[in-house]
Amino acid sequence: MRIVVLAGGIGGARFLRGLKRAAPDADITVIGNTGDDIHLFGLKVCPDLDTVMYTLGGGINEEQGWGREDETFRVKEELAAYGAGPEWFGLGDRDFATHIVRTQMLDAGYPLSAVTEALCDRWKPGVRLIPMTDDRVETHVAVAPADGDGERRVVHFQEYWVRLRAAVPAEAIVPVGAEQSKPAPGVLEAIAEADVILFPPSNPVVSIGTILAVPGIREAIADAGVPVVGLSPIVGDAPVRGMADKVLAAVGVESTAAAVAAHYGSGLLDGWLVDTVDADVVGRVEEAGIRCRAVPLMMTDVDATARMAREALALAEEVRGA
Ligand code: FO1
Repeated sequence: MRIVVLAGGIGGARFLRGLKRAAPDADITVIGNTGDDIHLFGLKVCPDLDTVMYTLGGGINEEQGWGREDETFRVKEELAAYGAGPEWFGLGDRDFATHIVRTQMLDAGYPLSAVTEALCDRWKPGVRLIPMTDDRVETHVAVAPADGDGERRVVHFQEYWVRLRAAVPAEAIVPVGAEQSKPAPGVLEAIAEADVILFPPSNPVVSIGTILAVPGIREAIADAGVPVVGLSPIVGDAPVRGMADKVLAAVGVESTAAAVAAHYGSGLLDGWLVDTVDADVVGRVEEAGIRCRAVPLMMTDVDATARMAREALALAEEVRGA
C-alpha cells in the first residue's frame, strides 16, 4: 500500500511513528512543511523536516519533540558571547551539524529535496521524506501591536512561536513565497500514485495549510481519486499541543474539531477522525459530506498512535468502498 502523509512538526512526526507500526509493509511518502524554515547564522534550519527525520531516525529529543537528544549548547553560548543573535532560538551543537551539512549542499547547488534525501541516508527514517517545495517559503505572522502603539508588526513564524510564545494575537498568517513556489520533484507523482492520503494531527494552518498553499498540491490531492483522511489536531476545543488555536483564529476558523474539518472542506477530505470527547460533532461533520468517526486521538505512546493510524486506514477503506 502506498501512503502519502502531509506532515508538519511534532504532531506529524509522532503520528508517523504510529503509522509505521500500524502499516509496517506500507510504502510511506511524507510531504514535509518547509514554511517554518529559518535562516540563522548563515545556515538554513528546517524544523519540520528535521523533526520528522530525527523522530523516525531515533535521534529526537523525546520530551521536546524537536532538536537532538543528549544535546549541548557550546556553540550557542559562544555565539551569545559575541553578541551574535538571536539568542531565543535554541540551536544545539549536534543540531548545528545538520544545518551546516544542509547549507553546504544547498550552496553547492543541490536542491532541498536532494539535500533532504542525503541527510536521510544517515537517519534512515523508514519513509521517503520530500519537502513540499525546493523553493524558499517562509511563514510570517502579522501580530497585533504589543502595547497598542498602533504599529502592526510582521514577524517570522519562529519568532512568533518561540520568542513571543504566540502570546500576542496573530492577525494574519502569510506563507511568503508560496505563490511563486512549485512542488518539489516527486511530490505530485507520490500523490498521483498514492492508495491513501493522510492529514496527521499537524497544525492545519501553518503546517498542512502551508503545504496546501504550494500551487498544485491541493488540486492534486483533490483530484487523486483516492481516500483522503485526516485526524483532528483539536481535542475538546483546544490543540493537544502548540498554538493551532491562535493561528486558526487568525484565519477566522474556530478551534473545534468540526471547524477544522470544514476548513479543509469536503472537496479535499473524505474522512475525519475526532477524539471521543468530541463525539457530539460526528453528525455535523458527516452533514458536511465528510465521513467521521470518534476514536481516542491522544498519542500517549506508539501503541496508542498505531491504533489511531489503523482507525484512519480503516476509515479510508470504508470511504473507498462507499
Ligand atoms: N521550539 C521552541 O519552543 N524553542 C526553541 O528554542 C526551539 C528551537 C528549535 C531548534 C531547531 C528546530 O528544528 C526546532 C526548534 N524549535 C524550538 C521547535 C520549532 O519551533 C517547531 O518545531 C516548529 O517550527 C513548529 O512545528
